[in-house]
Amino acid sequence: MRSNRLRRWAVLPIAVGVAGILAGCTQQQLQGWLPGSPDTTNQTSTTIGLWVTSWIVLLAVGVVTWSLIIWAAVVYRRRKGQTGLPVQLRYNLPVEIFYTIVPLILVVGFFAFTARDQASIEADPGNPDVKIEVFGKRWSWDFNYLDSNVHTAGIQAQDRLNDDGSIDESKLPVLYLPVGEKVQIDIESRDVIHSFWIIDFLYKKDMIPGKTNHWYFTPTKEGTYKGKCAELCGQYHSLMLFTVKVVSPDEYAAYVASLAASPDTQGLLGSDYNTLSNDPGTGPAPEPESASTDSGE
Ligand SMILES: [Cu+2]
Repeated sequence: MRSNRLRRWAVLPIAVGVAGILAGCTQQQLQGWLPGSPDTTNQTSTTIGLWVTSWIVLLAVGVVTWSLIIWAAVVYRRRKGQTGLPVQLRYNLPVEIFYTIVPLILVVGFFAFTARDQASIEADPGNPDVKIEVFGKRWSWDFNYLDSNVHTAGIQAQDRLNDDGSIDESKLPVLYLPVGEKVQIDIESRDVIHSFWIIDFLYKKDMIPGKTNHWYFTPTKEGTYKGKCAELCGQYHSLMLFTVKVVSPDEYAAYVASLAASPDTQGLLGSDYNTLSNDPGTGPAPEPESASTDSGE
């Protein structure tokens, strides 16, 4: 009875405190300093929610733990005239059950919420409006716009070209996406493992030679975003950069039409441009020209 009344009175200051803290927060703080914003794609709010909720729970655990440590250190500190070890306690069953069950609940909880959000982000909604194939290659990107049978072939970022030593961003490969339309991206590699990462979209996925990965999403905010390779892939990994432009469907159509009008960008750059000849599914490696080559390894 008494504890019920106590709980009721405890709720009010906590609610007021949380509301006050949230009211004073910037958007950047509210999303736990993640880049982008909740409305960048149809998936970013899910990712931000998982991130922020996890931090709130973990900080609460941290505050309780740190408080208990400090409390114990202060209350049970060695006082004047005390000698020897303090009374040693062990086998406190309630405490041991508590510190076994609570972390277990936390781990199961984090797992369940992560699995739920991951399943919703990875789900294939079907019937994409736009299908794009991305090839990672050392050290750039090829984009195939599959519905329109056009492509762009990227070149590695040109660094130290500007006077201040920075990268010339105007030369980066650009991926166009129409806002508000369902996009399917097929993710592939021409050589080694890369990772396709659009930073503000809060998503990245490995590009594995011989395997096609997928990403299904809807970009929901027009703008220019930065993309990069997120898997160390060799000497110029850090120059494996690209730009994403999320534009209106009309602008997107105009862009794709401009690619179709140029002989340089017509057709697709398929897996026949891969630099590995022994990918799974591509058949045996070509026979050596000379019959006298060593058979040894
Ligand atoms: Cu790479």
